[in-house]
Amino acid sequence: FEHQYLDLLRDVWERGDERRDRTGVGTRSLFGPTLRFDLSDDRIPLLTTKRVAWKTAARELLWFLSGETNIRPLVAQGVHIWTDWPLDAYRRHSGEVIDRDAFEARILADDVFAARWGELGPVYGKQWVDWPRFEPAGDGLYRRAARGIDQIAGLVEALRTNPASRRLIFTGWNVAELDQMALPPCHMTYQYHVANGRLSGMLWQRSCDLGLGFAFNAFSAALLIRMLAQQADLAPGELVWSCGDAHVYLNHEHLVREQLAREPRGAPTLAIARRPASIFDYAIEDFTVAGYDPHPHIAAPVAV
Ligand code: THF
Repeated sequence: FEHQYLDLLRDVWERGDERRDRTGVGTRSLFGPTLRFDLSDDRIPLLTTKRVAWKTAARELLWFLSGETNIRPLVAQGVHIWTDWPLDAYRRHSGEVIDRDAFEARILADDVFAARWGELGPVYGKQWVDWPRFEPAGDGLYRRAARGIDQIAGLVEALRTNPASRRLIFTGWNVAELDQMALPPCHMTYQYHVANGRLSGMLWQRSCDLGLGFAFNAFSAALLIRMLAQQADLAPGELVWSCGDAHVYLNHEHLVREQLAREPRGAPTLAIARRPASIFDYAIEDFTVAGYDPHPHIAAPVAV
């Protein structure tokens, strides 16, 4: 799997179409790659050619499942990967010169500030577990229902009762609300497939930052398959990762060169310590990774 990733990284760097992107940083990009990873024997897709903060990715996944769209609970756990977008919005609005640490300290200390400036809009968490739904209000009128649609609960129920279904899908791509989101979903649509008691999952990602996001997105999609499989009494099958625009940022050249010069090592595994009552009851302490002996971390800037 890691060789598939490294081949893609090389391909995009050497043959990708160079363009100016939304962020102004510039990327090289190829369209439509697919990678596959076998999840049997507790194996988990965790890159070894650089150290990946897998607990951060797991905390982000649990945050999505909680329905949260404010960065505050992430910041409270020392997770900084979503701070740059609210920080950028705040800087542009206030004109204040404020660094990330000071901004995060204010998010933690001030409820009103956090509610106003920590919010990302109706991103992943909201759409996954509370997709807005409308109900008739008489006279041909409709009102927004108090509770939206919980796509995740529906998926677990369907995996248990109708595993042969071709509709085992959830998505964050709520077209009507894209303009309210700090960032439209990158890992947007997840589909599942049950065969021979094994649960496989496909992630369709419209856009992937191969240098930074990929490691998080692939690990997270695999972890979610493991959790769903446990909840539906299935064994893990395969992760199929498919991407639209797969790109490398031009300021990640050092990361590409360094990672391609390294040899993958080992086969990390993931264990889940207990079987929580529902898909919403997992905690970070439930996950342990073994056999992870990666090459050192490679820092790279995130394009906002
Ligand atoms: N925007 C861009 N440009 N790249 C992305 O990967 C990305 N995401 C999410 C939304 N927009 C994106 C945010 N997820 C890191 C990791 C994931 C992110 C954003 C940033 C990051 O900086 N990782 C560093 C440090 C990790 C740490 O804090 O420990 C790393 O080296 O991995 C993709 O979903």
